[in-house]
Amino acid sequence: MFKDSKISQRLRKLEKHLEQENPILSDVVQNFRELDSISRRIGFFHREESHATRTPWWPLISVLGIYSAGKSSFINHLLQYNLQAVGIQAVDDKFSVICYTRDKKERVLPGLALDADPRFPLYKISQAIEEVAKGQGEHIDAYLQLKTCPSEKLRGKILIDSPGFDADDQRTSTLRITDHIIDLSDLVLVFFDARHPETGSMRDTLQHLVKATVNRRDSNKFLYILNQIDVTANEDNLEEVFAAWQRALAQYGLTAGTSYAIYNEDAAITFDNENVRARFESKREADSSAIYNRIEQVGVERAYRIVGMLEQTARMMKQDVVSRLRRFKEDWRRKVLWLEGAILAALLVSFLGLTIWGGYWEGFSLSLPFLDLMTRNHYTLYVTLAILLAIVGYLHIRLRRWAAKKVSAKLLAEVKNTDLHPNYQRAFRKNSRWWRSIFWPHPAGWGKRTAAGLEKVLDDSNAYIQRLNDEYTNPSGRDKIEQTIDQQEPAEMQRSDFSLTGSVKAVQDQRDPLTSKN
Ligand SMILES: Nc1nc2c(ncn2[C@@H]2O[C@H](COP(=O)(O)OP(=O)(O)OP(=O)(O)O)[C@@H](O)[C@H]2O)c(=O)[nH]1
Ligand SMILES: [Mg+2]
Repeated sequence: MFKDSKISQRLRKLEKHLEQENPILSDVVQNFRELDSISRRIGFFHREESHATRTPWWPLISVLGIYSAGKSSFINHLLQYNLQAVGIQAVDDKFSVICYTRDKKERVLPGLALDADPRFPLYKISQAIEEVAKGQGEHIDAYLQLKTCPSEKLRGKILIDSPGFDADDQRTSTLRITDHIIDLSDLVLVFFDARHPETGSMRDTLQHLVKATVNRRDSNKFLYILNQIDVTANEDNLEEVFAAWQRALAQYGLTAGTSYAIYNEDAAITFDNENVRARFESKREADSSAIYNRIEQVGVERAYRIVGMLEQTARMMKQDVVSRLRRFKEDWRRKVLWLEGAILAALLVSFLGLTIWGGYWEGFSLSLPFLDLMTRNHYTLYVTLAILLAIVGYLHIRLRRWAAKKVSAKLLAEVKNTDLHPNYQRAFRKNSRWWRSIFWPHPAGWGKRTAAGLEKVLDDSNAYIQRLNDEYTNPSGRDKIEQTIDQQEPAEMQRSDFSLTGSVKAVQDQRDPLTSKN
């Protein structure tokens, strides 16, 4: 019987899980399968590759920031579960990826579990580490662990707790993982510590986590949090400390946006003055609930993000992959024809030259002694033709191969900045196999059916956006949200190139008081 590939087993698992969590996303898996099969047909993917594994499926919230800022305490409080060790000294030296489990108790699994499973973020992170720090890829367990936790607050999300950002001996691998996590996350909480809001210990955090992030297109997903503000209660100088922190952020380019000041009530100092306590509490409550709102919102953002990824992938296949293959095929054909034309012309000219020089022409008739020999009977004629054909065929194949090599190198140079160059190489190789005609204008495996398949995925992704809009913009705050979207983007909703971010933002602006905050 036909053996099910590993990847299809994985996708089936993913689909099953998503069925319970968000049926729309479970349908999206089917579209990713269609894209995979198109990619395989044109030789862009091998059997075990899938676009779905290039997409982080879970809403991912990461908590980064300087050491001992209270990251782990925040997570414990959020989960209402005593999961992460906390302490005055730097406690965490690994990234913990925290997932929900139905089991009654938590479990810690080695980093390898994450590296090898495409259902988790950080799938194949060891390769990324290996690229920046030779030999470290195998020590993945030293950097990562997977924790499962039965807290209901965690259902349908993944959290990442990180080791403190203490840049002195920050290893390249840790920075690489941090960057990777930032890329994957739907929400990034960057923690600072009110005990030293602007000292040197912060410089590297600012450098890496603020400066590098303010100009990103998804800079909206970063929340900058000044934690432990309770320590300013005794001197009652929160405003000063907050202002100093804001100035430090501004120095690195963060001038407006989402920054908060909170403290952890479980770990806070005791407030001597009742008035001060009330003020601090109300600040904490306002800012914490704003942060919690964003955390709740993350599942919605993720759903839009994944449909966005689907659309983007289909467009990439159509606009980048297929058209690039077509362009380079054309280039290859031109090269082969030019070369063969030039060789043929050179042969003709030398043949003419030699025969004229040898005196074999009488007027316009040529009499070559060996020609008579070859055409003496059928047998010699056929043998001669067969030999000639074999030589021409062999030369043609060698030439095509040589030209394909040149063109392929050019193609690879063009895509060297993407991680898809092995895929392009594979696809071009499929196109330049010896039996494929150089005159066929389309990439191998590409035809009406594949083109229609891609269009279908694009249509489906638009339909998903509408289904997501129906689901997320109706049930809560129905009138207000619908009204705003109607007012802001009446035509946009119908357009085929419907702007995803626009719609998410419209929803978010309504549901989330933060985006209006400065
Ligand atoms: N006063 C006060 N102390 C806090 C607060 N949050 C955390 N702490 C304390 O700060 C210390 C560090 O907290 P952690 O949660 O371990 O900090 P972390 O950022 O996870 O630290 P590393 O993982 O080591 O980088 C602990 O002793 C906590 O009890 C807070 O809001 N106020
Ligand atoms: Mg910690």
